[in-house]
Amino acid sequence: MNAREPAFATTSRSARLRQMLLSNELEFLMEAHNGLSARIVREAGFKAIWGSGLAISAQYGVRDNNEASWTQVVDTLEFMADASDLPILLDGDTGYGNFNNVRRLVRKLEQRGIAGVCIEDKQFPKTNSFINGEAQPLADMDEFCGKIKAGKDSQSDENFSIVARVEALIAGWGMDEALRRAEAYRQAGADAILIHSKLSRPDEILEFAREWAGRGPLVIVPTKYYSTPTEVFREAGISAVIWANHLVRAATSAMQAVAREIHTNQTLVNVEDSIAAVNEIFRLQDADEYSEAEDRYLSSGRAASGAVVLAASRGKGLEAVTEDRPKVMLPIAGKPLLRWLVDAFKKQGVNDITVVGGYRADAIDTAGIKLVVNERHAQTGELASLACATSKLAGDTVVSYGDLLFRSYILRDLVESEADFSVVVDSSLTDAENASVRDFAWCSSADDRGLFGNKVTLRHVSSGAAASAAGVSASIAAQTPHGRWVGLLNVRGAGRERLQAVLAQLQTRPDFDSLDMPALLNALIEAGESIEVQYVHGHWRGVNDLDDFRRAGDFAHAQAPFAVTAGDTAGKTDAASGAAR
Ligand code: SPV
Ligand code: MG
Repeated sequence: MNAREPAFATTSRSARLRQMLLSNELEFLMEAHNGLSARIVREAGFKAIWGSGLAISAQYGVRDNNEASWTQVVDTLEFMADASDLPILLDGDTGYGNFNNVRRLVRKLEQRGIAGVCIEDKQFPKTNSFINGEAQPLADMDEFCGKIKAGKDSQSDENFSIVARVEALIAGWGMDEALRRAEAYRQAGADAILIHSKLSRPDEILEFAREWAGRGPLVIVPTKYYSTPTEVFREAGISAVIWANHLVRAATSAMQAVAREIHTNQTLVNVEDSIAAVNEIFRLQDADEYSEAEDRYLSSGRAASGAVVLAASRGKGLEAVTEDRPKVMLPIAGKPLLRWLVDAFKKQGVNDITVVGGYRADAIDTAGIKLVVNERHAQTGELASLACATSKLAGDTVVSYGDLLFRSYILRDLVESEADFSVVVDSSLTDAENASVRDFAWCSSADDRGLFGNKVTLRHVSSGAAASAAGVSASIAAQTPHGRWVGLLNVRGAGRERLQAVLAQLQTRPDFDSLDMPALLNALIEAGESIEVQYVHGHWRGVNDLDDFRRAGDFAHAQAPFAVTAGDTAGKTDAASGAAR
């Protein structure tokens, strides 16, 4: 059973269609022509779908003359059956050939969960009954009975229904012939008779129903006699009414109007409010179910990874070049700093990137990212910006400063870490002679480059927020730091919710607006979390002042394929300056 099917649909689709045909109530089938319309029919409350030959061929842009092959029709039905748990009665035209084609059709329809098929007593290839119907040749009655028998004999589900459609009234052969054929088809095993008419009044249908006198279920298609009150059909003992083509027609007029409007005025502004929202399309496609499944099946996979990039600041010391844009939009070697970062994330499969903007957020290039704005950026710090993105955190997440450039292995190693929390610390920068400089890191042990891969955890990071030093023991602060945190934090699995909880706790503090990322790392450590340290030795750059900005170009150039510059020689430290962010 399809994952989308509601729990109440315990009776098979074929049994439900059969019950509808046999019930004493007047039942209704609504046309659908693809997965989307099948979904819409179900949501409107209908109990069954008419897989209209006219509508399916029309949505392919071909004629109702068997121009679409029968396998194309069956493939379309598969999408419809997947999108809706309703029984589908296929308009199977003439059965696409002789008795043998009907046998194969029935078996294939059963395999795809289709509840029944209606076949009409015309000749293959057929033409729609409303196009010069009188000129259309009817099938030989006995041959058609053979098709019905062949179909019934080949079904393996006893509830699969075969509806025999009588075209005698359409072709002008008269009431007696219509009744004679209907009776022959009933005796051949048809589960219901569809009696079709092209008149604008229901008279011949009602006369047929009177003469038929309840010998078996009767189905009608009131496309032409649409003004007849439905109560008239009920009183005539009709079993089921097919609303045969109204969704493809509705879609056609809506598409024509919208296409005309957009073409004429060369803008979307006049149509947006009168068409389905993109989110409504996502809902009909069941996009939420996909996200849930991703959480279930991809939770440890790279594809579920995201990043939050803190990019709200103008950049102290960079005022001269950030009049009209935030720091992250400064061009470095031909592309904005943020683009270097986004490209680096995407390269590692970190695709769901949320950027928290603030100062001149309007100038941020949003291609490939989600932008959220910290409206209070002028009065708040990094954690207030991070808090703007907490609702976007899903799956594994890298939290990153927006002004970073780094060699790709740094991010690769970080996202491959199994730890719930991990950070990158540059052990080449230990010179914290300036007490105001932040982001220096004290760890459980120094970077012993000879013991590459040793497990090291973070003990403290120097913060610009005075209050956050409260919990640090004097003994740690008195020691030389082990390096500098580069501004990358990876959060995995259950770590995400624990980070959200610690952040929520910090939000209750009166000084929350002044807190920075080190304050969060320290709070995590104080809450007992273990934060794994990955040491690097250079190979990254932060952009904190004009000097950094100038040098960043050299660093970035060296990251481009086959670039050879003086700035990226092995052994040379491409590290950030020690300036405050
Ligand atoms: C269809 O919907 O394709 C039908 C019904 O066969 S009608 O077009 O009215 O003949
Ligand atoms: Mg048809």
